[in-house]
Amino acid sequence: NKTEQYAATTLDADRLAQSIKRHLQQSLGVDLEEAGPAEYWEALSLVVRELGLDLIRKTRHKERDEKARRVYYLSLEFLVGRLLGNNLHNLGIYKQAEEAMANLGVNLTDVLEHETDPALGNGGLGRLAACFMDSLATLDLPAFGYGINYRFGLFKQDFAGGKQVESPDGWREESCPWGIERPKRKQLIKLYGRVSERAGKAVWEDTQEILGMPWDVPVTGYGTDTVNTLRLWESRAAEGFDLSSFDEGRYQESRSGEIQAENVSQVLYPNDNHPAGKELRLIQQYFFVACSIADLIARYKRENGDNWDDFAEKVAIQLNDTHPAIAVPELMRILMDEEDIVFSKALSICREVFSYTNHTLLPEALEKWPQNLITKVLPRHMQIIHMINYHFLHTEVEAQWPGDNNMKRRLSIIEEPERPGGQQMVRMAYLSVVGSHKVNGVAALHSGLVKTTLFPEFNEMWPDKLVNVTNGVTPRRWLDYCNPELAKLIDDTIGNDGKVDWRRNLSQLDAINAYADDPAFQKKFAAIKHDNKIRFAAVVKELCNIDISPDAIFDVQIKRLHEYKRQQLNLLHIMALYRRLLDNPDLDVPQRVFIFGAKAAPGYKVAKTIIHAINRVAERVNNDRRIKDKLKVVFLPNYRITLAEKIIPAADVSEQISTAGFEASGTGNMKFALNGALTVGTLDGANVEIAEEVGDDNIFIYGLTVDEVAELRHRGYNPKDVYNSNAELKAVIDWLASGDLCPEEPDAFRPLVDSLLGGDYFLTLVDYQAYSDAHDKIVATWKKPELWWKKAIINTASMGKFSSDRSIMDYAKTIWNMA
Ligand code: 26Q
Repeated sequence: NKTEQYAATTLDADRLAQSIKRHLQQSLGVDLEEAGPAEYWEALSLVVRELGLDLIRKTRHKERDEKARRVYYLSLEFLVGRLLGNNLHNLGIYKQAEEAMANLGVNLTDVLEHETDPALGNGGLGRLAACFMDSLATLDLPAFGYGINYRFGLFKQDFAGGKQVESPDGWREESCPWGIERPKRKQLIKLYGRVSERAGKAVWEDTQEILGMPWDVPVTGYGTDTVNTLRLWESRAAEGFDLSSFDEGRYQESRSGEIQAENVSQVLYPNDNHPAGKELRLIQQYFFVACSIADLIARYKRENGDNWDDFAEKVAIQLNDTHPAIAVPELMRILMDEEDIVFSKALSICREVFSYTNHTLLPEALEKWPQNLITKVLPRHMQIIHMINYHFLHTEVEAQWPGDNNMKRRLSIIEEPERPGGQQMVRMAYLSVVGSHKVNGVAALHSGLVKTTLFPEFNEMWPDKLVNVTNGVTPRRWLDYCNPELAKLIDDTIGNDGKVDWRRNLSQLDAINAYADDPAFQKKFAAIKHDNKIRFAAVVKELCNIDISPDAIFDVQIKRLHEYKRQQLNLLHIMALYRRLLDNPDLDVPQRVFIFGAKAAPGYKVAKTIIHAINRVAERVNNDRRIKDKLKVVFLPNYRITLAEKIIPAADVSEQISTAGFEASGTGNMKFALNGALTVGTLDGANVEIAEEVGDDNIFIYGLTVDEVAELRHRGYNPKDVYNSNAELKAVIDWLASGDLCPEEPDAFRPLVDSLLGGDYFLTLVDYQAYSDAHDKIVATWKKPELWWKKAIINTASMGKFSSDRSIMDYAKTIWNMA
């Protein structure tokens, strides 16, 4: 019963202060007098860790007694963000901690700012995994997250002359009190070597070994004693590694050409929606998968004994994209080679256990690995992939399309080279589909396209396999924690007593719809937004030294930099607005601030060019007295979760402007609407469902639809035609190309201009005019405050569907068979 007090809430400020002092002195060896916010941060984190570990233990015992089915979420990324404030919130002791700190003479908010933000993910996919962990614990579902404890998270970003400069994110160099090592649960895994046959059995030998050390992070739920585990693996050299050569003094040389075990968990690959194809990345994938599968099997055996009959009943494994797809042949290997289970039985166990989430339709983002590379690194797994493929093609595809060799070639897990001399590639998505019982897309539109364009044949073979689970976000971090004033207004308006509990039942926000027209409520809602904007303006001043007015429209685009997300469209429009103001400085328009935050993959040339161009335009616009502060452009460096928490509550307009059909879902869009920003967006990803929930009047939809995109491509499209027929658009592109914005390097923006005029694959120019018109509507609406705030309130009130609690319940019911 969730309305009961849970354990942590009985902690009062005095007892908390005692624990903080104890940790300061006894764990950190710091005197009270020398302690500053950083020391207090560490001490309070240790207090919370202690609480978390105690509750983890209790959660584990409860689950063991109940012999529950567990879900294991396998992901190369968990973009958790700062943990202390969120954990205090979830445990229900935020107020008490505030009081305890005040009694010690420190301000909790200052203390929280001392936490380094763990950046163990690239963007949406990693943040989704973090929201899901929060919801799993909140819903009391038995769950583990498995991933990698990278020594270096996503690179830090700086700007030099407007260009992105990367530096390593050695986040653990600051102390990191969250994780706790569990040497008892370490794993030894194999790589390379070869496969021999002995007594009719495959033996994988002459391998290299690396050790996986688990590092457990407690994941608290909101308003519950359930605390789950995020288990992150760190690679180490196996003890006794190559001792013979060590004795002979050949230690160094014997290791040359071999993998350095420690390298495996060193660094997160910074590619978002574009695979890297590097051997070390494949090893990372296998390393954490092998550790995790061995770990969960050991747990199963501890709880259920050596009998495999119940395995599929007790274990559900979710593959977060294809990155952990090697888990399928790994479990097959263990079942067949170590547990003597026959192939067909092993495959049906896998299919009951695994399910796979697809996060992208971008052809270049679909993972494929050269067969030769897999054969070298994981020879036994390559054999097993061939066995799975053989069975799939010659039994299952043959039954569906008898004698159709063309279909077999199309559906094969192994892609044959197009040209002689090319290499065979392993299609990880096909392996994942064949090895799973359910495959889901992440928004209704996306899941439809997964069925019709990505995997139409699979959908025909297995009509119930492909399903939708629309993404969601945790309202604890993305409303309650990041926007406390709005949370309080909601409490004061609809109540916060056992019956109403929107933090755990976000649909109850619907009751706010009744106040959308209420002038008093509008006034409070607008005042909160204004406060958030004042606070955020101070952040901008500190980070960028730019003055922005809280009375301006704050128009925000924060997400990874990618051509399909079309930051360049936003840029072209800003350039046009600036020119309109130069033509007519007395134009009757509201002040506007365009805010960007985005990291580009270090190897992605056009993306980096777009960053450079935005920064150069910003510099020009922000320093031009003639336009009288009517337009400002801010590009915040080093965008990350911590910044998102400050930007989103301050946003008026949310830019969700991807080319239709390219953004699988988007989750930032949900966070903005939840915090009362109005969306300008295409009918793409979850925007479609957001529009359904808020109603067409309360969102600014523009641009080509998926069908129109397909039709245009079919007809043939020449960006030059649009360029030549739209004078404003032509003028800004010419300006970009002219070198005027970057005189010391006049060709700096060539890659962007070439991408636009030479093909414009993402249809930026086609959508330009509609986008500009949508912005005119935004301005017209802003000029009618009662209308604006009505729409904003309806947005907040209508976001119930987009809680990650709902997403997780969907997974639990339709995929994991758990609820
Ligand atoms: C793969 C292989 C090698 C190296 C890197 C990668 C790699 C890494 C990250 C490939 C893709 C990603 C990230 C993808 C991602 O974030 N996708 C986003 O997922 C969100 C959650 O479902 C969606 O909301 C976004 O629409 C989608 O772009």
